[in-house]
Amino acid sequence: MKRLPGVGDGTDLYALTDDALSLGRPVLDVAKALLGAGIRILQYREKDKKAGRMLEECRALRELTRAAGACLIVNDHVDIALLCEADGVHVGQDDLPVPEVRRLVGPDMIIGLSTHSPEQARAAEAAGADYIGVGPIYPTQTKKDVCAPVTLDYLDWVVANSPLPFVAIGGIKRHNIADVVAHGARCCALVSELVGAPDIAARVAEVRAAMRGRGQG
Ligand code: 3NM
Repeated sequence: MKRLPGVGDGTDLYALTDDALSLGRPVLDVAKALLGAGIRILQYREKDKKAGRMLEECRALRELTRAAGACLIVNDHVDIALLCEADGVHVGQDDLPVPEVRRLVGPDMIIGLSTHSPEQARAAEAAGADYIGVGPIYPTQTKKDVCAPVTLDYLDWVVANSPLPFVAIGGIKRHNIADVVAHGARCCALVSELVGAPDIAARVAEVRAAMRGRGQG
C-alpha cells in the first residue's frame, strides 16, 4: 500500500488550499508558507478555477513540494493529478469511483477517498483506496453540501475497525485538535484554520503544539 507521510506513522498535519479563504494571498504564497512551516502533505483543493489555471498552479506546486520533500495530492481532478505528476489524488463519494480512478492513475499513485460512515469506510477498503478522509468531525463552512458532522463517534469507529490509514477532517481547529488526537487520529487535515491565518507559520506552530498537548503522551 502506498503511504502518505505522517499518516499511520506519526502525528501530523495535512493542509488543503482554498483561495477563497486565504485572505487574498495567492495559492503559491500560501503553499510556500505552509511548506516553510514544515507541512509535508499538501492537497490542492480549488473549486472555482478553470482547468488551465489549476494545471499551471499544480505544476508550480509540484516544484515547491518536490523541493520541500512534501507530498502533493490533487483534489477531484485525476487528469490534473496525472499531468502535474502529483503523488496522489483525492476523490469524494460523488466523484469517479476508486477502481476507475485506479485504472487511470496506475498502481503507484495514492488514492484518497472522503468517507462519512462505516459503510463508506468498508467500501473504500474494498475499492482499493489507499487512505480515507474521516469527516466532517465538526461543523464546517468550508465544504459545500457536506453531510452533518459525523462527530468523534465515527472517528472512534474508524480507529477501532478500519485497516486503512485515515485523515480526520472538518472543523478541526487549534482549540479542538487535542480531542481529535486523543480519539486516535494521527493525521489531521485543516483548511480554514491554516490558510485563513494571518501568520501561517505561527498558526502551524500553534496547532502542532495543541496537537501534541494530548494524545501523543
Ligand atoms: N472535506 P475546515 S470537511 C474538504 O468531511 C473537506 O470530507 C470534508 O475545512 C469531509 O478545516 C472539509 O475549514 C472541509 O473545516 C474542511
